[in-house]
Amino acid sequence: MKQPVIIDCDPGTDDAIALFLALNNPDWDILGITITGGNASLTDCVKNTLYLLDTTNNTHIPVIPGASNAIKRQFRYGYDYHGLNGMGVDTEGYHVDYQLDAISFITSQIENSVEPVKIIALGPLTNIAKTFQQNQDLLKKVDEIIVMGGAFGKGNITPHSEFNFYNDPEAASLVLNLKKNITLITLNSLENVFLNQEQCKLLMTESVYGKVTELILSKWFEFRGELSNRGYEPCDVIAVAVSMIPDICDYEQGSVRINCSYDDYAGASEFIKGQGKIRHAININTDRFIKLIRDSFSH
Ligand SMILES: [Ca+2]
Repeated sequence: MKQPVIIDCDPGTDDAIALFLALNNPDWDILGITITGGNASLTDCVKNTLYLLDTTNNTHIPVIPGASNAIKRQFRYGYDYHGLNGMGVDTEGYHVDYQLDAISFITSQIENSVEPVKIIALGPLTNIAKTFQQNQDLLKKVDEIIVMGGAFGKGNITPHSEFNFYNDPEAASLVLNLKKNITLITLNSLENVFLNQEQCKLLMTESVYGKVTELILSKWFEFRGELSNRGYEPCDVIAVAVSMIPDICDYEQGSVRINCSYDDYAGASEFIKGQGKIRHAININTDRFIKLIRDSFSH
């Protein structure tokens, strides 16, 4: 039986490649893709996802809009990093069905699933936090939660905070304190995984997934100009890779404390090693990561 998976995300250039990797995993049954605002407005993130599924012939997978703002705050978008519409592509002609609701969807899918569901969260954690805040019993039927977010002693949206946790620190704090094992991919996990343009070209295979990846990454390097010299940081893609191949990295066990202030420290995180339910991914094997994507995008 395939592993049922729900992906919650905010595409986003790296969400896009992460979704492609997940869609190519023959062992997973993607029940649906729930959307939060973050990298772009909720509407843009939904349209970007519809574009990704349409261009790769995956329109049978449901896309469900969720949070347009954080639990207590407004999202700060990432258009200046990701480009046009938050992913660099034209999404004219795609329409959002606001009748659907991410929290109801996640709840009913978990309740109705025979097998425990794996949840992969690649954006602000608003949808996931609200779902389990309302119904903690659901956790019994969750296989694992994989979260991309947070940074220890560094940041990308401020010097102290990572984008997803900054955008909804209350949600991040709630999810990371759930009574559930969580695999966490932070900016620290990605220290050695800045892909230069040559490495990015390795992801651009001849398959439809490789072609759309080529379009998105080419536009990103063009849009960022000199700012792209440091390389492309495939945050969300690493999260999916780690959940597919757990031994692609090492781990440290502990708990995480998250700052919920209203300044540049919002979302700033501290890792407390030792007892705790958080398994923090470190030392990613970049060569295996690139090979995984190339193999996945080979047909
Ligand atoms: Ca994301």
